[in-house]
Amino acid sequence: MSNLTFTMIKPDAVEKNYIGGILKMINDAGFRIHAMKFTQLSKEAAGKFYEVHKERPFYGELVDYMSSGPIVAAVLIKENAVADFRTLIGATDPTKAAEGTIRKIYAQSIAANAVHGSDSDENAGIEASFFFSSLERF
Ligand code: IDP
Ligand code: MG
Repeated sequence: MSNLTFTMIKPDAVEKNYIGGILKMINDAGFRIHAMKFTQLSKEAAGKFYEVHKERPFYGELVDYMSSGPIVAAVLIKENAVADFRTLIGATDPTKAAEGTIRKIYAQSIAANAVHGSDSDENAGIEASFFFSSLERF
């Protein structure tokens, strides 16, 4: 499982027409697309996806935001995928993200930060299965 990660292009980046630019950065960094869909989360689904953050003060804001518009969900394959993708996207807060990272280039704020990236191999597997059946993975 260590070669797989899960990402979303979040509503702010979709709204600003950054899908193409972000996918180009992902492909140029050596990730292969294993599964992908353009969809919108209901509040219920966003709440379930981010359940691990339920006790954090921004949980309600996060669920409202992530269900506010369409997203691109994708599973990506590369050696060392989880860690390498976190490096590619940069810090959660774009003002602290390194130069040349996806969040530095495309994010608006700590909440509307353009992309999601899994934080562990275990969560990558859980998150991929949340969005995709085995028939949707290639
Ligand atoms: P990550 O996306 O870099 O892994 P997490 O700490 O897992 O960051 O937080 C999940 C998401 O919750 C972030 O990507 C961001 O959209 C939102 N978030 C994190 N911290 C804050 C905050 O302090 N205020 C508002 N939203 C936040
Ligand atoms: Mg996280």
